Amino acid sequence: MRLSRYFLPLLKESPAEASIASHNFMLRAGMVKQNTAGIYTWLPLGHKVLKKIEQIVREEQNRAGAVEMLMPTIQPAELWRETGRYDAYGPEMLRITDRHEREMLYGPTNEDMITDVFRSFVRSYKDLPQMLYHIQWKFRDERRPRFGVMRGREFLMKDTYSFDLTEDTARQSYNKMFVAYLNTFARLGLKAVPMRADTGPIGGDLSHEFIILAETGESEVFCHKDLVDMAAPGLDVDFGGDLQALVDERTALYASTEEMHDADEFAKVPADKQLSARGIEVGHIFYFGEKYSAPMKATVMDKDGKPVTVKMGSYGIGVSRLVGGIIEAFHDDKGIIWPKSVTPFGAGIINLKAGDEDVDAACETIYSALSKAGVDPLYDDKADRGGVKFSRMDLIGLPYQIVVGPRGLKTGEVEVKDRASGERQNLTLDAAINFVTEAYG
Ligand code: 5CA
Repeated sequence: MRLSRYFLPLLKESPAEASIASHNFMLRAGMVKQNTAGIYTWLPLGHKVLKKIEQIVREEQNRAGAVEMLMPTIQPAELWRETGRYDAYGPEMLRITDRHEREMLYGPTNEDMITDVFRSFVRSYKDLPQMLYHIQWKFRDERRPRFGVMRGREFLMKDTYSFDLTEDTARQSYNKMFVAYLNTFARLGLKAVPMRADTGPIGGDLSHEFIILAETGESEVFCHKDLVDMAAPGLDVDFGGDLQALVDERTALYASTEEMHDADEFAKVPADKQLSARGIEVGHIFYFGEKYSAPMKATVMDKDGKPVTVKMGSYGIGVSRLVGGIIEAFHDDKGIIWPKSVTPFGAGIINLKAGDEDVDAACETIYSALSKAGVDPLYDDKADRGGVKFSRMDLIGLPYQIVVGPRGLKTGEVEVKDRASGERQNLTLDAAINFVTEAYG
């Protein structure tokens, strides 16, 4: 992409409403625009990152055996009346009336609707287990939408729902999502710690929140330090096998959100391993058995022809929240520092003298080579001064910058800067192209 043809509306000043780094940088880097409280337009740069995160989440869901579908954003109130949640949910639910005076709502989550889909089609134990997911916008009329996309009112969530015949196999479905989440967050460059959590309006008796540590996080958390650096299970995990040991390895160590915190248990963690910190909840998984399937009569016939109420769990990831969460984890005072897996463009090319024949030609060579190699470069071909270009590129945070100027070109060289470390090296055009291409290899 050539910057001169892109839509990248940068802000010069820090907006007053942004109290944390991610919100500030997302507005300044032209990633989002607020339309009204907690509701955002995803501008091209932000949209690209959102879609990259969504794709990684999708790939890891598929790997774990979940099957993608898509449910609507607008739901009929009847379904929520069946489970008693229409009244229980309170003012967070956006309620809508259609032209026929039918009560509708903009879905804050989908347990009730997926249970209806399930009971419409599945009749036999032979069709279990099932694990279905979608990636869809949700609406929650949060009392205090804040921190930009981190606590929005409209937000993008991946939500998976599992259906099992027994509690035992339901536990295995829970474990699959537990492990898939560890791998998903690791691919996003994040260290997410699973912590015992309260179940809130979703309900149930077993639940973990996946938390990334950040000073600006909304949740207070307590955990054993070793959990923070524990490596993810890895993409070669056998999701058909028993995952209990992988889960136990983590749940054996103390980790809890404030709501479930037990100070006496935490005191048993060796003092030098006790970590009390703040964190951002990027995922939340629940096992709630028959909470929805019993009132909605979602049953299957077992092998003796007797009806059995299915056991369910639900598993959410805050896809749009992750954009902010990743920036909280990766930035400096100049701007964002994207992990390679979600960066909106693979590298930036800075033309220090647009209009100069040699500089333009060198930039074009690099631009076309990196494009062909699938690196997806952003070429700053605009006529601005060097200083403006450097700070713009630092702000939007692409992992590599290739700086092309007349002085370097005299000896056939360009400068490659690593955004994270700040390290610079002078390389020939070919070497620069190879270096960046291989970094994504
Ligand atoms: N139905 C269940 C799981 S599918 C559910 O709704 N769980 S949740 O309420 O915990 O939400 C799942 C994830 O969505 C959270 O972990 C969080 O990352 C994200 N999320 C929740 N509320 C918001 C919000 N207001 N803004 C942005 N992300 C949110």
